[in-house]
Amino acid sequence: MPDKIITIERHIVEQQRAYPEATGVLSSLLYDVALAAKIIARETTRAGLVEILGLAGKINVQGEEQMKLDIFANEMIIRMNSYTGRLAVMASEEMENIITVPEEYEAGKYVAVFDPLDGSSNIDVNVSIGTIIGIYHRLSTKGPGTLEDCLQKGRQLAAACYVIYGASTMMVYTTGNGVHGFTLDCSIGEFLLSHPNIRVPAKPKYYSVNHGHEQNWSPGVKQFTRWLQGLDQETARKPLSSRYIGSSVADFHRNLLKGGIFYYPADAKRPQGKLRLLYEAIPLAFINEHAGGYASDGHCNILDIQPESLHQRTPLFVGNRELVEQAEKFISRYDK
Ligand code: P6P
Repeated sequence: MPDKIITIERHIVEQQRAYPEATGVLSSLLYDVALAAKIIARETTRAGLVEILGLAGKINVQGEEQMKLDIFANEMIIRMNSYTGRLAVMASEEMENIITVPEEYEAGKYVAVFDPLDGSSNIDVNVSIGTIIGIYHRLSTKGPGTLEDCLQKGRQLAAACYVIYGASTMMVYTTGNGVHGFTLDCSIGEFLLSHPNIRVPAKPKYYSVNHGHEQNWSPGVKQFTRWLQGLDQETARKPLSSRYIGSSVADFHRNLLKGGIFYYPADAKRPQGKLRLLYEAIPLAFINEHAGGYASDGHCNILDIQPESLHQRTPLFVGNRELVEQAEKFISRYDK
């Protein structure tokens, strides 16, 4: 007998039952995210056709100028959440400053920080890309949300999710009660539960890093990478396979399901690393930790870092706890 068919909407409602005090606002917010994801998925699958179909630079059916996909994704998430009364404020990778809810609409009790379409430079080579979203409770008590509402530690997250637009479109989310994956069935327009209770496998398979930056790495990161490759003289370990896509959601997603580590370390050219703390590293770290993994900046838990500005960068090591803690040990030992 096949497994039960559970849509993401039904799953979100069932998850809500675990929180008797829940009012349903977070559930509705997650449903809105799923809806935005379906619309973004539709556009990403057509992206390769923009030139062929002459869509670029034309007026589309909504009477809007055809726009770059990441701008489209950003607009979609903002429009989907501006008037619902669920959010007080948003912060986006695409926008310099916070996005407060228009005055004519009620400001809600949640905050959304997001990267609307990470890795969008990979679209024209048909590589998987992703949306990353973190959802916090607002700290301010009334009126439009504030910058401080957005700059919260990852440990304060109420929920986090990502969408990966690849061979299939998947949405993975957690409200702190397990990590659950849903695959979009385009024929019925529904995200169906395909990966319940995701756990990072105990036995890691892959490591993911861009070796093109190796010459700029610190001695600790170089030594850690040799350890992963089974080349460390002191601790002969079975080498992991190298897999690197260059799209953080895709690299993260593979290691979440198969076990391993994705890291984008600081280096001589990028002393703070490349990835953004607030809307890339923190939501992925939250999901990863609730799946049994660990995420660090090389020294401490990503979820314990106090964000100081919206677009600040951070080094990121995320995946199996054993591997991430080993990275911290090599950095501590060799990068005095
Ligand atoms: P590099 C994509 O541009 C991105 O922001 C992340 O999705 C990805 O992990 C990283 O940059 C790849 O950077 O330097 O390896 O090309």
